[in-house]
Amino acid sequence: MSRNVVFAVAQMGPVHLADTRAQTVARLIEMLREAHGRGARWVTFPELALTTFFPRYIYDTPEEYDAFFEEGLPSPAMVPLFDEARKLGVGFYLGYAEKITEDGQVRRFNTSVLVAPDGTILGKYRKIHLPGTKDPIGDIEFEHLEKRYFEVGDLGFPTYGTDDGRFGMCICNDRRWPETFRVMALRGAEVFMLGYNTPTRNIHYPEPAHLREYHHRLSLESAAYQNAAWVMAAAKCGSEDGFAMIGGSAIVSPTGEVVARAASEDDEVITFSCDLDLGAYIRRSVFDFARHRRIEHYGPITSQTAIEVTE
Ligand code: ING
Repeated sequence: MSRNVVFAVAQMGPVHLADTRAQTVARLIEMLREAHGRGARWVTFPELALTTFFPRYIYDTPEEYDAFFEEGLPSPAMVPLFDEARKLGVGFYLGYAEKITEDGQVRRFNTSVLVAPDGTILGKYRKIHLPGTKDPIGDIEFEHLEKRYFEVGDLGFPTYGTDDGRFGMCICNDRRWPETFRVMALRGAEVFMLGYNTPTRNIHYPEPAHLREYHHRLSLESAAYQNAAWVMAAAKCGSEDGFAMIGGSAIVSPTGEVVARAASEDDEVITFSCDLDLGAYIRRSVFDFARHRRIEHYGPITSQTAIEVTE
């Protein structure tokens, strides 16, 4: 049996500090329309899709960095995108910087939202694996200060039932941690949606430039195969005010194969007609979790954070 659904990944080129929310949302709407024109029912947009990747800069006060955050869902800037998506009947994943006041306390997260084709907000995900540092490391070019501006996500790794199947979300660095996808697969996810902003140079350890793209692709392909799920990965990329980020947006099959890939570092829509039953044979055989997993031996995965050598 096949359950074919057309998915789109909407890669964004650079968003510069001087770009307005309205200009950026207009780009998202244009790609939404192109995806719809190609028959897509779902579109995955990047991480922090409404602004430049501001954690590369050093800010000391909320007055300085709150300009990058959205309040309310949809926030005022998001409304035109939500309206157009509902009008066209297209669901989407959108990454954004979330500011919310809960119990009188202001909280800030690197967040993604999943919206159904009828405009229903199915749920949010708040980034759990925050890379980089809280304080500047003094790199001559840029920083990676997500731990400075965002709290660790507090929503876990939920999955969402939709008319087309069960989806899970994560964000950027989450894709490098296999636990991310295994938890969502154990909760029935058939499709993983994620956005990313990945600098071409790693400021934390020197490595050849080609490894940025390789590790990105390796993370997606292994996640897809080892969890028998489709992966939708949307980059925001290119040179944002001179700071380069990798492209490589892709749609990956449950077999681990890249079936569609962006060719540019600009706004680019890729689509594929995904058979959501394709992963079923893998989940009934090599990755039949019920038959093959041995959780009695996996204790350290949740009882330890760091490496511990006891013998
Ligand atoms: N970006 C990068 C990513 O995980 C990074 C951060 C780069 C971590 C290189 C480790 C090595 O793709 C975000 N936004 O997480």
